[in-house]
Amino acid sequence: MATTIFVLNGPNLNLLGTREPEIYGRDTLADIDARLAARAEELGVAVDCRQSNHEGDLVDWLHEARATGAKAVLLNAGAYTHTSVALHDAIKAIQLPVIEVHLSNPHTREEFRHKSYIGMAAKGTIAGFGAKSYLIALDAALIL
Ligand code: CA2
Repeated sequence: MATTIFVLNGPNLNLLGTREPEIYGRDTLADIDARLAARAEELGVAVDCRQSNHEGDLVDWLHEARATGAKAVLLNAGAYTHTSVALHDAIKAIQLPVIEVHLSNPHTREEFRHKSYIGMAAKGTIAGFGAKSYLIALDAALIL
């Protein structure tokens, strides 16, 4: 069975490429997913890319990653990064490497973005490289 990496995106990331390009870039989430799929193919692995605006979907998908034997999860939880104890607990519960991903660098932005419930449970964080953050995180997942 192919090695699978789950790529989970949280609220509003479906709007990527349509607003605030100065912060988040001009790529759409579909562009990012396509680039990840191409890189994964080169590396001989599979990516399963999903997005939801609902916190519970992200919790369920973290559980599913564990249940289906995924190797790792790349997680951009969007604004839930800064609020979600439920996602923090799910990351701890699944005992899989979860790599926190951000397009922007939250530490250079508003104070309320400086705290990450995801980062406190994740294996590591890649932030601030725009769409490339996801590709760097995919490479990182495969050296684990
Ligand atoms: O930099 C990131 O990847 C973030 O996770 C993006 C979140 C933000 O709340 C985090 O602090 C950092 C916001 C995602 C919203 O995406 C939009 C895309 C296009 C237009 C408006 C919002």
